[in-house]
Formats: sequence, structure tokens, C-alpha cells
Amino acid sequence: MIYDVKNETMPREELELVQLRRLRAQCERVYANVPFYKKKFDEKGVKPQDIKSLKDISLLPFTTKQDLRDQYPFGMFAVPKDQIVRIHCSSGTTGTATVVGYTKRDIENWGELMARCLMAAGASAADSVHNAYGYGLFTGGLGVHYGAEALGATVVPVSGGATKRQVTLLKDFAPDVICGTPSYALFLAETGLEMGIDIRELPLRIGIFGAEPWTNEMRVEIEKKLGITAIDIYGLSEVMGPGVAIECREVQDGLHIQEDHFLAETIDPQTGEIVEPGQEGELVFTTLTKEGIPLIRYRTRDLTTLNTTPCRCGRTTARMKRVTGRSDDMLIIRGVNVFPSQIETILIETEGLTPHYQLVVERQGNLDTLEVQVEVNESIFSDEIKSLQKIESKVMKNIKEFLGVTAKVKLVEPKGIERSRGKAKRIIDKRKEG
Ligand code: DLL
Repeated sequence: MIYDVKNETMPREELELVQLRRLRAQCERVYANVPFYKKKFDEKGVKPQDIKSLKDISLLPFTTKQDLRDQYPFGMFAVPKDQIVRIHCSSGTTGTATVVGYTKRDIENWGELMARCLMAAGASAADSVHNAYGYGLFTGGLGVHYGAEALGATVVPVSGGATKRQVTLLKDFAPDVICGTPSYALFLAETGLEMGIDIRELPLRIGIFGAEPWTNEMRVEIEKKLGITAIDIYGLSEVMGPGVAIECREVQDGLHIQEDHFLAETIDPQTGEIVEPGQEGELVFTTLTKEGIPLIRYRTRDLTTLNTTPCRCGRTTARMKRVTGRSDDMLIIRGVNVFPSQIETILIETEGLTPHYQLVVERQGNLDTLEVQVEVNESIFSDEIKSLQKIESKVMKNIKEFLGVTAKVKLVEPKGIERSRGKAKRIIDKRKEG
């Protein structure tokens, strides 16, 4: 089912005209109201009137997370403070937070876009939504919340944490949809079993998971353990929050970008040159309707591939592939680029291992070392040391063979890796601490 047929199925030529009109208006707005952008445009020698076609976007300057930090807290806002009705911050754990502000219209748009997402995932007004994304400065909780209300669904605002209580609520309230991080979904399933509640037996049908990278193998694992269809949702606070893109339930082949509100490009992260759809690059967004904090060519650091062909579900919006990693959380181990998702795939495909893992990177002398700590499942935990050693060497061999990097593998007892109530912490980079 499609929530906003007009805008989600618009012919591409028409959509591109809407985008161009909005892009020009957005450029004029930031040039007139945000000194940061006036300076950036002037330095590049570009004026809003120079944007005559969508291709002219390449004339515009990029915006980075560092720019937002430099303008902390409100320097990027394009409206007077009294028009801002809500503030969120990015979940960044390092450096100054990035602050985003929303006008009343921004909040309304966000609700509508999230309602589109929920329906694309297979939810309807008749459903109830267990929302396990954190409420607060993080955009996940409130973003999904307003979307579920706009759709007319019943929202259960559980937020993150208090996991046993969440399992009880899943059993007692019998929601149709669950939203949260994929790692938390697995934690819920596990906690359920400890409590004697098998989530697979509950009426829950759909899970809408995002906010952290996950692999298709992890999707299979979640679907098996919760007995649901798992849908990938993408977003980032700088651009709006959850709901920038989502998979459609019918096809599940890429995430539909809400292109009437966000203009997407992919670029070569090194040169900044635009790469064509079909080629992997860093995702860059220009917001087309945002009033509080409009962003021009915001570099997400997320790596993906765009596909502009219409989808069998009827939507004409471009799709992005599942995010494979970030151009900046990419680990470089002795010159080899490694993404946590690649290691995750190897772990999940290994019999006896779970998707709970951490990557510990250290520097010994001048050399980086990588240790993969991964939990084994209950059934093999009691096996002989010998068979555990066999698993370790198999994983080491596969990592070497497929990724070209030498890693130490350490098997950890079941529940030995700390669970997160929000985004999973996959990397412990001790090089940065010393
Ligand atoms: O994580 C917003 C969100 C909330 C998205 C709930 C989906 C669901 P931030 O905290 O600003 O916002 O983090 C944004 O998280 O640049 C990606 O690196 C990563 N991310 C978000 N969704 C996905 C996803 C929210 N589906 C950053 N797959 C983004 C992979 C994701 N990475």
C-alpha cells in the first residue's frame, strides 16, 4: 500500500521539476539567512540564480559534520529561534554534538514522511507499533512516534532499555509492528527466551530496523528469531531523522529515498566527484523542504549505490542499497580497508557463532592488530576446547581469505559481549585512546 500515491509514484521528469524548483528556493533561503552558506557560496563564486538544472548542483559547496560542529549550537539555523519548535542532537559519541532544529512545518513533514515509511513497511492505521527507539535528543523515538500517529496507528512509546518489561509488553499488548535497532531486536528475542516467552509465537508481523549498519545475514537471523518480516529504514539527524529512506515490503530491493524532500547524490569520497547510479559512492543529501536547518550537499559518510529505475511496488523514487559502511568507520588494518559488516557476514555464516561481536583494534609498535571477539551460542559452548579452537581458526582463515587481513579471533561465552539498548558498539579502537 502507498500512503502518498501522488508524491511516491510521480513520473521522474515531473519529480525532477519539483526538485529543481525546491532546490532553487532552498539555495535562495540559505544564501539570504545563513551567514555560513553566504560565505561558502561566495568563496565558490556561485549564486542561487546559477542553479538552472539539477546538474548544476555540482557547483554548490559541500557541508560536513565538522561544519555543523563549528556552528554549534545554532549557527546553521535558517529561521529565528522563535520559529523553532523542537531540537534534536546527533548521537555522535565523539567531539561536539551536532544540533538540529525543526519548525512546525518540518515536524509535520517528518510525521508525513514517517507515515509513508510505516505503510511502505506494511503497517496500517489499524496496527499498533511498539517503538523501542530511544526517546530524547536522539531522533529515533520521536521520529517514529509522530509517524505512527500521523498514520493513525496506536503507538506504544516504550523507548530503549528495561528489556524484560519490553518482552512482557510485547506479549500483553500484542503489537503488530516493532521498531528499534537490529541489534536490540536480537537482544529482545534472547531475553524473551530466558523469560520463557518465544517472540515468534506472538502476533508481531513486521520489524522496522535501522540507525546502525546491519547485513542481510543479520536480517535472516532476526526474521528467524522473531518470526517477522524485517524492513530496513535509514535516516540521519542532520537531514531529518528516521524516514529519509525505507525498503518497501513488496519488493525489498533497496531503500526508497523520499526524493521530493531530499535530493540524493553519490560521490567519490576522495575526490568529491559525482558517481553515476549503479556505482558505489558516499551518499550526499540536499534537503529540499527543510526550514529549520536546511542543508546543502551534506556528506553523510555512508557508502551506498543508487538505483533510479522504478520499483515493482509502483514507487518511482530512487532506491539506495543497504548501507555497507561509512567512509569514516572503515577500519584500515595494515593498509587493508575493512568494514565491520564484512566481518559480520563471515561470523554469521559460521556454525555455532552469534551476531554479537566486537572488533578491538590496537597498535603494537607501528603495527595495527585486529581482534574479533564473538559470542558462541549455547549449544557449542560446552563443547571441547578443541572444537572451539577449530571454529577460531576457521574464522581467522575466512577473514584472511576474503578480506586479506590477519585477525585474532576470540570466542566469548554466551552473553559475554555487552548488549546495547540503542546502537551497538562494534568497534573499540584503542589506537585513538593512546
Ligand atoms: O540513526 C536516525 C534513525 C533512527 C535512522 C531510527 C533509522 C532509524 P543518527 O543518530 O544521526 O540518526 O545516525 C545516523 O546512522 O549516517 C548511518 O551511518 C547510520 N544509519 C542509520 N540508519 C541506518 C541503516 C539515526 N538503516 C547514522 N543502515 C547514519 C545503516 C544506518 N546505517
